[in-house]
Amino acid sequence: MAIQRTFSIIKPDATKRNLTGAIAAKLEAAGLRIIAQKRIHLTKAQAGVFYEVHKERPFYDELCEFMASEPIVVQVLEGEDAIAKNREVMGATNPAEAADGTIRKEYALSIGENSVHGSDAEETAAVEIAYFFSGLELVG
Ligand code: RTP
Ligand code: MG
Repeated sequence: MAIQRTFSIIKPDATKRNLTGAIAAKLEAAGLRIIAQKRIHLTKAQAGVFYEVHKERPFYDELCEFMASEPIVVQVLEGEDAIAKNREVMGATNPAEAADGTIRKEYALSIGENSVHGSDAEETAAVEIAYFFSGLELVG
């Protein structure tokens, strides 16, 4: 498997509880390099664009409110098989189903307030990285 880049968010429930460093440490321990990182506060409209794929889902409005409720930390992660590796260390969407040792098992509060986002495929990773970062901000 080649070196990949993926897009990651440390979500409002986690930044609010001062877990940015703890989560970044777990990503690094899994072999992912943080090649870009910044703290931002999305508007609800910006969160809505990011999660547009879910706009017909019943939780969409609540999800956008949540993502705009507090600052987030956006990251680009690089490494061997980075997309799958990141999804693995994140754990299942619902923390009740997440495996031991995963970020969501340890830190997520609920299926909605689940501490992290990670891209699910190469195409979505490319689109998501470009939404938040310019090429000059990616320092591999
Ligand atoms: P993400 O996109 O944030 O990395 O999470 P995911 O792939 O594991 O889950 P996805 O199905 O893409 O859902 C996106 C986010 O929407 C919220 N959600 N809430 N209340 C609910 O039933 C529900 N289901 C999903 C979560 O914040 C989830 O991460
Ligand atoms: Mg997803």
